[in-house]
Amino acid sequence: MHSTILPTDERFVQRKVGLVTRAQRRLARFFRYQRSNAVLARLLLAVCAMATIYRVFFFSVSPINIDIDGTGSFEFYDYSKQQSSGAGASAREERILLCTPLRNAEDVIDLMFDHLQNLTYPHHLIDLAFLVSDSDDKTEELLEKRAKLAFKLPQEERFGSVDIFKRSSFGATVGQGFDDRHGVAVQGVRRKLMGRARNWLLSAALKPHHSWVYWRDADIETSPKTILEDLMAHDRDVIVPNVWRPLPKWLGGQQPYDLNSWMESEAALELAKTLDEDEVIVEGYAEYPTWRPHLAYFRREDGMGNINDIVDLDGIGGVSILAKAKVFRAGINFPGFAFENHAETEGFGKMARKQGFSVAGLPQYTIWHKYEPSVDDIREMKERERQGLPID
Ligand SMILES: Nc1nc2c(ncn2[C@@H]2O[C@H](COP(=O)(O)OP(=O)(O)OP(=O)(O)O)[C@@H](O)[C@H]2O)c(=O)[nH]1
Ligand SMILES: [Mg+2]
Repeated sequence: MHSTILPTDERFVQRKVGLVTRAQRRLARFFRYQRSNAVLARLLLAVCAMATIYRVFFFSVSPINIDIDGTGSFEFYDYSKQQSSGAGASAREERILLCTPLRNAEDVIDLMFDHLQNLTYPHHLIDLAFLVSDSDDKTEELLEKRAKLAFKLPQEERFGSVDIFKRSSFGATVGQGFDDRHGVAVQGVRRKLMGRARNWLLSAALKPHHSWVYWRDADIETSPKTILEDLMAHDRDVIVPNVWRPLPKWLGGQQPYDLNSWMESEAALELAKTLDEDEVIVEGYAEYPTWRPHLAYFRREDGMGNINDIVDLDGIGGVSILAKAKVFRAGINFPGFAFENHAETEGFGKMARKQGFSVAGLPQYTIWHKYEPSVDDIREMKERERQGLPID
């Protein structure tokens, strides 16, 4: 069911057919006048059917609105009634677009879908949108399987809709292994590519009835099932939780993970003045001494902090972002180029702030990114095994 954004005049409600084109309607009319020529009519019918099949399988991305009566296409959306309003959003039927970009993510598809299935926000108000890019594993196949299964669940567990988009060639030249992704040299390129991928997904999936957009990476190990309501309750334009990762005991048990959520510093502003305008500052690397306060380090390690603590941020990470849809409608996006020496989600945070939106983070409210051992960790584990030391 749509929320407050609805076509206002039933007279103009369009039939979603997807298969009928103006040319096909003309052909149908033609048949009526050519009944006597049965062979020609059958031939044309066959051509018409083949064209339709070709279009469905090779071109059709989604159903399209067709005006059957020739009265013209008209839909009216009244945004004065739309809300993204913090607590009580589900009672007001506020609808969320949940976006997840995916690349070579076969190992986490089931984990990701289980988490989504556990969300407590009413599922019929959540529309899922996935973008699969540049994958040479079973990401697409497994995703489609889980999406189809999701529609066989009891009505109250079904999502409003599930859209899977496949589009490669964002020019990904960076590998998706843990060490490939984390070298400083690839960060700027990778972040710009991811920015373009996120913008593409958003522009394909955002509909007039969405009040909120929730960005969620696939590789999350644990996350509260009430996360949507919890983030909404703070009523900020853009908000992120803290992101840590679990570690094996011999590596310390846990670690701050996402360093992309931060507050701006004088040192970083001075550093930016010395950089080429296309260069992207990346946090957590000695090459970029920004001295910025990171959301990740505000967390109490014993997990006993107040989960409602909130701080203003400038840059944000992309693992889990809740934003009011109006932020995107105002033209804020994930820069696929350097914006003030930042790209993707950090550029998004900076841009949103610049346009007067509130951007915040929750230092004590934590979700856990999946632990993937680096090449060094694997080497160390082998050495520990050789010495008979525990590796968990
Ligand atoms: N569509 C698309 N998705 C991608 C691409 N690269 C990564 N992803 C997905 O985007 C999300 C975030 O990517 P990650 O590689 O985990 O990046 P991250 O969590 O920000 O950073 P690290 O985990 O620290 O590398 C995951 O769901 C990935 O599967 C890409 O080129 N295209
Ligand atoms: Mg990740």
